[in-house]
Amino acid sequence: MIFIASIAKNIGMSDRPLLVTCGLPYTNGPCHIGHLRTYVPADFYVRYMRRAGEDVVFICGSDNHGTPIVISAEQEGITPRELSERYHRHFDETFRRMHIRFNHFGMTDDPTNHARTRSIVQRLIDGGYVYEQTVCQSYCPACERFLPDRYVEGICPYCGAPARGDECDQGCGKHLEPGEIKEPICKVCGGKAELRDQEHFFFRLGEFSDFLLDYLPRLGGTTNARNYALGWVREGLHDWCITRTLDWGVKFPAHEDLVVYVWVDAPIGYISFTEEWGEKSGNDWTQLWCGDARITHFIGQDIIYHHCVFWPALLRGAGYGLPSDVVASGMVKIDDKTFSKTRGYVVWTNDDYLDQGLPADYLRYYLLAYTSHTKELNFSWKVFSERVNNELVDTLGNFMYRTLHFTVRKLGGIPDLDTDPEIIAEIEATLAAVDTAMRDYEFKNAIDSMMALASFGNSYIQKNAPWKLIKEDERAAAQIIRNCCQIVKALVLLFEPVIPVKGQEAWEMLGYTDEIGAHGLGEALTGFAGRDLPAPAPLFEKIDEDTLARLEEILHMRVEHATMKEQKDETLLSIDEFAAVDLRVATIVEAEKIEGSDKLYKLIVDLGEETRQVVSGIARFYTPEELIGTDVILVANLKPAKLFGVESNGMILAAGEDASLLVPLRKVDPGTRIL
Ligand code: B3M
Ligand code: ZN
Repeated sequence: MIFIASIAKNIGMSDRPLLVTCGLPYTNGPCHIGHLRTYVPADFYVRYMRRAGEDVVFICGSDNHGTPIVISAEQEGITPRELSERYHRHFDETFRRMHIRFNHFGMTDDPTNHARTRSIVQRLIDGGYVYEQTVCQSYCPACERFLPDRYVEGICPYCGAPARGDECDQGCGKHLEPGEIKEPICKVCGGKAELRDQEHFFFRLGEFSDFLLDYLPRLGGTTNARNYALGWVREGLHDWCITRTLDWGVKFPAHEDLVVYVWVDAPIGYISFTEEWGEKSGNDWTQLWCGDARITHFIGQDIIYHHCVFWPALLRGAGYGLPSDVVASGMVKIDDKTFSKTRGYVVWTNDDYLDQGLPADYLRYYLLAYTSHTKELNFSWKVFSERVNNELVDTLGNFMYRTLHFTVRKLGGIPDLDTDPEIIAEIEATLAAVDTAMRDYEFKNAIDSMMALASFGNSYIQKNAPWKLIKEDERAAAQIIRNCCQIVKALVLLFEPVIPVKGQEAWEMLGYTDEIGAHGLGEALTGFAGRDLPAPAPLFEKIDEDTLARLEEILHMRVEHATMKEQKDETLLSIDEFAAVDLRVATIVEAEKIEGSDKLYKLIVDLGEETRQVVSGIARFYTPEELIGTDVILVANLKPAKLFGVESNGMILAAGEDASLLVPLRKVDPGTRIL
């Protein structure tokens, strides 16, 4: 109990209730490891905070609206609602299998969210934050329909990369407004789209700049979220078009031909699902959204803009409480390759892991312990098995088993003694370190501190060798074991939020018959349920070589299949087609950074007969001095393009992630053709 008092005093345990949410998965594809990178840490955090005595409500649900879901449903010949229900159930079940336990898991297409969204939009209209304007929208004359968001693909007007209707997903990452995309192509029929006028409604996001500049520096959570968002606000905000011409979605008030943009009703889902939870559990949801509660959003790093710019402005405009923390997880790579479902660099939660008979706890542990929450996580089955085997099995499991085995076999139960003060101090120090790390969202550090206590336990039992001591001094051996049992109890309480299934099993090995969830961290320092313990068993099993090989093989096959599919889709080039590419040796004569971009250089290159201006994305890898005078290879007959407003007449060839430039081995004249 001393500990609880000291946490409350030192670490600022709050009596304000805490609402934690997770980004809502779209209902058009199954759960993969990228999803888990957000949900597992959120679940860990929630379980920990509850164990630390906080009052936490944990809310999530599925995101059912938006064009990708309509397109997928059309392709399957079912309704978007049917598709959504199928994937909604899938996510709900998968999260349960992973022991990610929400208080409520709703659907954005359910009536509560329709009603809440319409009421919020109406408040924004009444508050003067919405205006109507004619916009040029992509329209497909062949399909005779407007092409919102993902229905259209083309070129990003900001950076020139291939983009989707609402997002430059392969280039600068900017949000695109309807009609902004260049060279639009209809996703349904592949035909050229044209621009047509249409009436739409806009949210005055620009008016919230001052509010956001004041709010964001005080926003808690991870620094990536805060800093990206502040950068965007400082660059200047554009008003947001919040309506779309679609049937599927929440109808815009008084304009039944329009629905609201999915990024309006999706975050409002956080409120609606809290409402549904309140209804179901007899709690007052307004305390969480309209009172002094803390609201913490766990999201992926790619949706910071929506959560830290658009969402707080919307809440502010509609008079709701604001998020106090946004926790953004880094992305996932697979075996050092960019995560890609189409290229097979993906790990499916059910097919590739749980259905292989592997425990949810192992994957939870690996995802949490591997790297800091905001860093990129490079997933590898080999590292996964090493971490499980060395840490969970050899360090944590080993210490617990040695202790409990000795306790039962040699002493017949937990010695009825007081734990030594230096052991209590060691546990207290761990509790404090873990608490600080958890409140800073440094999940890896928290687990490192826990594992350090297990290592301490191993060294302690090794050094004191109770198996020898017992022959000379049984009381002294019993004291050592009592101390070890105390450490085991602390470890079980600390690790349960990471590995809930094993945590409960271990709890029962300590002689408890109830749910560990009912016990607080303060009990890490107190006694036991009784002296008697059941016969202990090793808690963890190693991942053997065969299992590792099988997991690696599954991933390998995914990549193989994807590559074969891609090759089938591609036609081979004839020599004439290749010869149509005009490759030339060019000497770089000038290089300067393009203002506003940290990736792009404006280069002037010498082609012998002429000089050319070329924009090249190599600025992060070379200084201008390194480039000037270098001979490179230029694709000289590309259509001119504008990048960041600067004209580019050709492309310089480079290889690999660090843009290693292709150069001629021997000196040739600038302009020499390559064939
Ligand atoms: N449905 C999924 C994503 O972009 C999107 C999240 C909504 S959270 C309100 O990651
Ligand atoms: Zn772009």
